[in-house]
Amino acid sequence: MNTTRFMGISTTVLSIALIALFVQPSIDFSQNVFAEQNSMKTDSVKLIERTLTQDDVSIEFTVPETIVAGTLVPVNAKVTDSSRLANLSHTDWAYAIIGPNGEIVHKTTTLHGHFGIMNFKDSFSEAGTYTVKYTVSSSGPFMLGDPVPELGQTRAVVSGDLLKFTEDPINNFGSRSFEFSVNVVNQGKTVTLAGSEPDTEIIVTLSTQPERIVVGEPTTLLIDVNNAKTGEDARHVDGLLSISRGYYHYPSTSGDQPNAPIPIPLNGAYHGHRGVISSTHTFSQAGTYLITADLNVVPYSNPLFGEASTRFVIQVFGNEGTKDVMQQIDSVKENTVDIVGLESPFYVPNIIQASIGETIVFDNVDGNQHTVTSVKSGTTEYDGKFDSSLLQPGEKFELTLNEKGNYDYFCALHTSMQGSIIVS
Ligand SMILES: [Cu+2]
Repeated sequence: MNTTRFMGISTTVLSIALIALFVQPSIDFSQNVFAEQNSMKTDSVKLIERTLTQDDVSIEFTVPETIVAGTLVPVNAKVTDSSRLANLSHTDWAYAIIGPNGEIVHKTTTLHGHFGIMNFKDSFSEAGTYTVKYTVSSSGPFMLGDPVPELGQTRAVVSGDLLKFTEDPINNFGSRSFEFSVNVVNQGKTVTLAGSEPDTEIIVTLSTQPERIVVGEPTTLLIDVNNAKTGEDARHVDGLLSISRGYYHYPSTSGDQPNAPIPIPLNGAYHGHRGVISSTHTFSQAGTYLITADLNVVPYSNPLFGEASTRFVIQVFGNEGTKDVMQQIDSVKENTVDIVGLESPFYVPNIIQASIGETIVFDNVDGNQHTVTSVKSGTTEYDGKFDSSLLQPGEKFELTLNEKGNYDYFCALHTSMQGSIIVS
């Protein structure tokens, strides 16, 4: 048995890490973080809040009441000590989004949260029921076998002053997981719009052929415009379709203006004699796209609704189908364990087999520090057999074991992270 590094190094690294934890930049905290959170609830998007509690540790989970597939939405959470009604500062956390078919569609790296705030933005690609799973872990009195100063430990912020941590009780609760389910809907593809002419109203419907849009396959977008009052086609509509993805903007390559840097109305715009405007595109990248339809009529149109604009969100899927993230991780290199962080299975593969004298590489693919530290079987007690000391993101640890047997190990920072090695 030998290890590539020793405990001595870890103490130094740990001290630096802990100093970094509570040396706050000299910024003005008078703009209360909690006030900012509350103000979000006055946004036009209606939010729903749900709370789950386990042994006085609570997560308040907030998402928009209606989540449209493919749109970026706030996914906010706050971890609190429910017995004190206080935010828990200095917690490590991670979350995973599990899709309607049970596959992991997104997993965060391990993150560190101050004041209990764990705010994120995410998008859910398809309609269905998703599960958002949080794992929260406290920083206890010991880390890597060394005592942790009180200021570095997880604490309930009861003092009301974000900088007076010394008055706040430490709160070592270990690790907790919480699951929330979220319903995601497809955007309605029909909207009713008022025209710019008085007392006019049109119904605009987007449909696509095929319905599920896939990278590399030609897709026809159809915009159907009807008079909302009579249900008849709005005849002779000029339409300008713009497709944008992320921050990039692609004008429609319409008519005689194929290279126009910006869309030019009327000349070269699509014209729908019977109120239907179609345009065929091949999308080269998966993702969420915004279709903007600027509609206007020429003087002999019927009805004369003037002008109206609307936007639709469409989702373009990759052509390999939906991949299972964990399967992808499973299929990696031999003799290598990926350290994936706070979310189960923590170390992938979680149980690895090796021969005597064979080297196993632990690769920290997470964004946070972790360790590979041997423990007495079934405990979180260091048994002195091996210890990686702190592994920075991207850092590797090589381990060679020269005796048959089962070896259990854990992460000395996040004790719920555990794995095993079987040497035969
Ligand atoms: Cu860890």
